[in-house]
Amino acid sequence: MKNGFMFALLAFFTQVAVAEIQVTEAWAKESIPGTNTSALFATLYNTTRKPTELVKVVVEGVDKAELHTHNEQDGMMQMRRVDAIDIGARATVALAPGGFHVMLFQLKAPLKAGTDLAVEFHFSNGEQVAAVAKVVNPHQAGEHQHHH
Ligand SMILES: [Cu+2]
Repeated sequence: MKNGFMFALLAFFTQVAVAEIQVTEAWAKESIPGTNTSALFATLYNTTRKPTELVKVVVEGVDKAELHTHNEQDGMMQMRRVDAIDIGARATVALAPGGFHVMLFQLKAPLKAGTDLAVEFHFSNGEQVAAVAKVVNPHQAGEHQHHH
């Protein structure tokens, strides 16, 4: 059943041909043991001359995904839910730790580093873009970047 469902998802996703919004470098954090939340990031590039907005993200195996931003309040970094994330004409917006991100709630199973997640980004211009997010352990990824 699971494989059949996955295949149907992939078949559906590959029908999306030339995307006006390009989604690259999609990744999600490995979930912390004992939690059922995580966060997902990506780089979004609007190739068109019209501004658009990211309005919704659908993630395989996740019941609820919210768009969040971080802002500083009384010297503390806090997360806040936003309805949409603006992407200007020919602009690139990076969802990254400490800034915009997609918060994942009610994971059906923990996210494990090294696995892939099927993700669909929905934009206010009606476009839906499929992407594959790599699940990464941020601590391990950080260690690889250290060159002493
Ligand atoms: Cu958040």
